Amino acid sequence: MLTSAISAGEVSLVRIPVIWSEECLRHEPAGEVWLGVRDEGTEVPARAVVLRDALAAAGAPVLPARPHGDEIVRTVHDPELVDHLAGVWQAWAGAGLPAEYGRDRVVPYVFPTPGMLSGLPLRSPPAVPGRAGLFCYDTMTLVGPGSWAAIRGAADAALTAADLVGSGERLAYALCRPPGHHVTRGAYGGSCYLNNAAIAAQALRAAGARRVAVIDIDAHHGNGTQMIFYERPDVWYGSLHVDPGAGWFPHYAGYAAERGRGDGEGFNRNLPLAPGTGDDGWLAAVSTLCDEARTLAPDAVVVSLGLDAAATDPESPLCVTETGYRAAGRLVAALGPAVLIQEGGYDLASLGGLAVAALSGAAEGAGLDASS
Ligand code: SP5
Ligand code: ZN
Repeated sequence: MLTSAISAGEVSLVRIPVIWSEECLRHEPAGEVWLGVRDEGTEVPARAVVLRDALAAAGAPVLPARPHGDEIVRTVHDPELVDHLAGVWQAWAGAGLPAEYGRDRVVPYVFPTPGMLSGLPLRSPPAVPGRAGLFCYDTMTLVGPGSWAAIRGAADAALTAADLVGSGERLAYALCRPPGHHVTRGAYGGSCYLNNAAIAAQALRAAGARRVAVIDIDAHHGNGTQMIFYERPDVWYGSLHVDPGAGWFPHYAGYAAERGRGDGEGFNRNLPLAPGTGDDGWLAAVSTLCDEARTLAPDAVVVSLGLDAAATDPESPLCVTETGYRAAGRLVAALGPAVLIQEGGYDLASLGGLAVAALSGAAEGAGLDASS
């Protein structure tokens, strides 16, 4: 029997639909301001091209994202955040910031922290440089002229993949760019703008799944997804990630003590890992999350598939190999019908191989037969 596994003398086939939005290439953050200095940045358009081409070469059908209405997006997120993202570039350019001051991307410079406000009401300041800090919590997540088209295209890719799984497809992969798991209900950051995984989970709920499990294997904690579902028992969130307490983004969330709140108490699980963790420790954590998710008997699964836990990745200190990603794909896809959402992963030289490994493993875990 031919399977999607690579075996000697056989062509590897990844028979999982890859949902692609051409718009994703229009987001050109042109760097990130890290510790006060603008660096080149690693969340670049070429990531998406590398992923698409590697999966297509492995035999995956590439299907266009279909445009969707805003309903699910505006359920997951504050409509104010969505409106802000849709219009902030125009407002920034209209204020003359690129032309007169050379500020070619939207970057906030004042943040209304609880300490600053000291109890004052939170306003929406009329000046766009001030307003930028109301919706964005870091300086690394730049907005340019094509960003909104890409952001919305990524959400459409997630929604299209959720449609497929909601109507009986065993697996679908949304090649989302920009990524999404750092976005909360009302604030963006971490190179993310709308939470594609949360949007997929909400769409699966709307399509009739009673319980959804989100498993986040990106190297970083998906603080946005966690907080969107923090008080909900219908969407369980589990993540393994480099320990934020060891000095890693997002610093303020991702600790083991965060277990959910109110009705969502017990429906959130974090497994922080020490920097340097390799396949064995990482897969043990994936396996623990899958065991816990299985006890909920989820009707559908969303996988936040970050490839940045790889040893080759410049953004994380985890040391996972292609073999590890293939095994993780097997474990998560065995849980049930699953929407795979692309998150991080920044080493252009290894990204394609990692994606093919993860999706090949997922096809195996789902029992998909690549022959015929
Ligand atoms: C989706 C996702 O993976 N977001 C990652 C956000 C974390 N970015 C942290 C960037 C820190 C600065 N990067 C400097 C790299 C030096 N090697
Ligand atoms: Zn990441």
